[in-house]
Amino acid sequence: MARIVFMNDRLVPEDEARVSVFDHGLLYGDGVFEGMRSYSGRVFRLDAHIDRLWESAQAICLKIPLTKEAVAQAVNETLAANGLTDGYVRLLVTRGAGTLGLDPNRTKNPQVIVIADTISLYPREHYEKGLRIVTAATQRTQAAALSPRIKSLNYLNNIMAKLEGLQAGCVEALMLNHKGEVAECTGDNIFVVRKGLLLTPPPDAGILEGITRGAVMDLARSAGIDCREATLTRHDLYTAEECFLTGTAAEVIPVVEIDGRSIGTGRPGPVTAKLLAAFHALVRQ
Ligand code: PXG
Repeated sequence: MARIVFMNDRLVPEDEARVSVFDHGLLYGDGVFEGMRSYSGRVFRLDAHIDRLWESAQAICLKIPLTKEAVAQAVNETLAANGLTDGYVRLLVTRGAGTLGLDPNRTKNPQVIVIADTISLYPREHYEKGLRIVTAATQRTQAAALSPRIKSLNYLNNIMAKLEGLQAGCVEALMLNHKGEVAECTGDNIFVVRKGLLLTPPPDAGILEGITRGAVMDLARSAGIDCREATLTRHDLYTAEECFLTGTAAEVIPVVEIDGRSIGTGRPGPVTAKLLAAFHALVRQ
């Protein structure tokens, strides 16, 4: 069935939703995006996603030509127009069409696009048995080169690491920062349970501050689990009791093997199970 897409100021059928070949989003990956989910007709943490989009745009000197309220409304209207109550939303803002040169000042009309679709979930087995992941040789970009806190349309850093994971037969791959510390996975944040503490790398380790990550940290604290941001090495992961990933698409997904090392019992652990259940309850409440 043809989808309905929001473009700038209106809803159009998908084959009328087109961008210019001169759009710097296409030519240079110059733009920003968000990926979010709706559950029972409500977008999970819509305001947080919109705030993060605005922060990414601010960081690249991109002025979004709509208000936050108008963008939130566009997201909800796009879901409704596609008859989706439980779906995935891709919200993006491109720099707009310009000249064949890098200069963003020579572009016009940033494109605000909202695409809504059904979500393709990881198979149930991944949640029951846990994922195997490997460390990618591709490092997360240093903040001084390109901050991982910007969710930009240029995702090649993550895609290079994802390719390495796929070549190793894994759906996710671990990325380290330039200091060799654990940063995150290609599209998910990482947590470990170590000596009874729940640990996740801090923003300055070179991560995108995930909305799911934030929600899981809050849930852990409410459940009396001591959750902290901490610099982690691969050794901390290999010797952890439990490990899991968080992300909009994955929600909370257990990891049971990293670089051939079995983590904890080699099966999804109790803290992971508790947080996954708490997350399900939160999004469906
Ligand atoms: N790190 C990176 C690099 C991401 O891209 C996350 C962590 C998790 O953040 P959230 O806010 O989702 O908890 C992301 C999010 C996709 C897709 O289509 C990717 C993300 C989100 C939604 C969809 O692959 N990445």
